[in-house]
Amino acid sequence: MMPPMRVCHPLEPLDADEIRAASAILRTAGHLRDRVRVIGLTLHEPTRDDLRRLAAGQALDRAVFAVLLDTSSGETDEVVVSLTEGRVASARRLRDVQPPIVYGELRPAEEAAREDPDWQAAMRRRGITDFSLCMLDLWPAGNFGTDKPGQRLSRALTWVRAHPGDNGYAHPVEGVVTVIDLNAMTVVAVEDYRLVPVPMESGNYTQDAVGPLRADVVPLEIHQPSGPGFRVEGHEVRWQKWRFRIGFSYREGLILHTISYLDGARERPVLHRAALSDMVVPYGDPRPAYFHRNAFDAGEYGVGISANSLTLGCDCLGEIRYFDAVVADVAGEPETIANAVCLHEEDAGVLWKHTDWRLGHGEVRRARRLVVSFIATVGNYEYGFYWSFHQDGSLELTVKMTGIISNGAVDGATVPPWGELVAPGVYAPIHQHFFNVRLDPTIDGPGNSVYEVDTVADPPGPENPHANAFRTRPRLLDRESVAQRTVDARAARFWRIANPSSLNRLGRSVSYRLVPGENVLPFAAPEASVSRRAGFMTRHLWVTRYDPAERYAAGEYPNQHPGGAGLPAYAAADRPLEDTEVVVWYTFGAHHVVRTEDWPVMPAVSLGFMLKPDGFFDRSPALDVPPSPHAEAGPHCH
Ligand SMILES: [Cu+2]
Repeated sequence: MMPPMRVCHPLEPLDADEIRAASAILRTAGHLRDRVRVIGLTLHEPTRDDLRRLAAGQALDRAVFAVLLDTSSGETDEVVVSLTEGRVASARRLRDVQPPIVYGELRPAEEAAREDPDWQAAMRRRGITDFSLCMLDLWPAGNFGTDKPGQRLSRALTWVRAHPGDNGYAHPVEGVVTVIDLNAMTVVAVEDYRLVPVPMESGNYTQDAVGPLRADVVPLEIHQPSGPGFRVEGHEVRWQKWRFRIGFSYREGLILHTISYLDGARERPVLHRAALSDMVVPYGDPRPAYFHRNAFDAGEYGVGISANSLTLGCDCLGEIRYFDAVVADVAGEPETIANAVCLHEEDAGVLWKHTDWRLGHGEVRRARRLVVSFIATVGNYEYGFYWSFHQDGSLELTVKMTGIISNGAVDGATVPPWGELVAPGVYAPIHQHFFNVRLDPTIDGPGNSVYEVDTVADPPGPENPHANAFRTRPRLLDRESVAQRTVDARAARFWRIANPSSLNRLGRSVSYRLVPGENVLPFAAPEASVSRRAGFMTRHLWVTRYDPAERYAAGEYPNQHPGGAGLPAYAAADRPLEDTEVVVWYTFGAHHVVRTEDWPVMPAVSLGFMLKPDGFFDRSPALDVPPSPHAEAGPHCH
């Protein structure tokens, strides 16, 4: 008898059995063979059309999207495996791409370099003889037109620990770039540009290393005596009026699917999908060993595969529900990242308040938010991604940056103009972090339009005798060539994603407002390699027509890509955008002029953006939040 088919929603992430089954099918079909490395196995996600078919009662195929690298030919296979039918559904071979560098390549490449005589000679020149203490970080090679096409390369940088267990990032080995062929796992070249003593001051930050800890931190405990306020079924989450699904991929990390809000008896769609689509960190030092530092941490490495296993009471506090993430290793075996995603509620301060001083009566409500998060470690840096669901219908993404800043060594007191000194001999170049988030809006349904809303001052004149007048000026972004916008503080600019066929009680189209947070534009010149390769960072807002094949801001394979892929290529079609299925891509950047206080481990810096209902509800949706139970008894809450 056949075992009963597991009944699961088509958006549930792949589990370990499904990864094993996909690998077995790939092996039988001859795709997964000797010298073929699995780069990633992810859910072949149902499209918007597929989900409509599902809603109409049709069953969907369960499928896996496989990216395989043949290390002997350097070719990449994209294979769709149908788990439902137990066969390969489609396959195509790509000759000119480099898929992301994966976890399983890190150690073999590091070992290859450690055993290379040229690399060893470069270390000896700096007085380093115990190579076991060296750490080689596989920085992506970039594309500067100098590499042999088709070679899968990394430009690795070296740091050295003073002893096992030491923070090696405090001791940068300056001026050495080790070029490694990641298919052959051999060193192609060891470039040695400048001899600078290795800074040896300790940068350790463990509790025993930092000396006396402050003694006045008292216990603070978060209790929810009747348990958490959310309900979880599989990967579907319901919390108060919000409902959504949690997904995960090795590349994007956390994915949110089918976000909706229960408004009275109406379940109203807000987003079909939301996830980080890519990111890039361009550095500002033009010298060899620095200019190639342009990591695309999602597209070149994967922030999902770099996710931490989170720890209760440390990463998250309170009544936590964790989700494991299952990814594939280079052999196609499942690897479980335990507790990769954290779900919990937080107190969020005052939600709303008003005191009528004449009546001597005040009403106040405390806010609660539901936070879904994960933290990725990519080399020296940590990125935490926190999606918050608010009681006023708002959605928020906060990115927290922490970890250890990328650095190098300088000799004497002369500090290069492209960075700052953070410790004796330790230099940290200026850089920026750009994140791009792909949002697939479904504001009350699929037909959406995006407006840019500027605020403008009226000219003084007979209609404006006191010269105080200002008003908003909305403008429809009706084509892809127009929908490439930047933040403008002078115009107090924001964007509205509206549904023209759904009107609120005042007759206006319902919408969500994209409210930018801190942002910046790139300083790399347009002719820089990184500007071509990360075209997405040159605009803060891009709107494109929905196409399930257009997934990532820097294109499907940014690793070693010469440029032009992703958003600039997608938008080149100049498709019309009004009242249709659109995708909103928001880029936000952090500008990092390094501080001494960022050393040796950087206190977290936050940035992000909000999606706020704008005429979506007929009035504040937060009125029905009950007063806090402590309120009645407290002497200060009337
Ligand atoms: Cu930074």
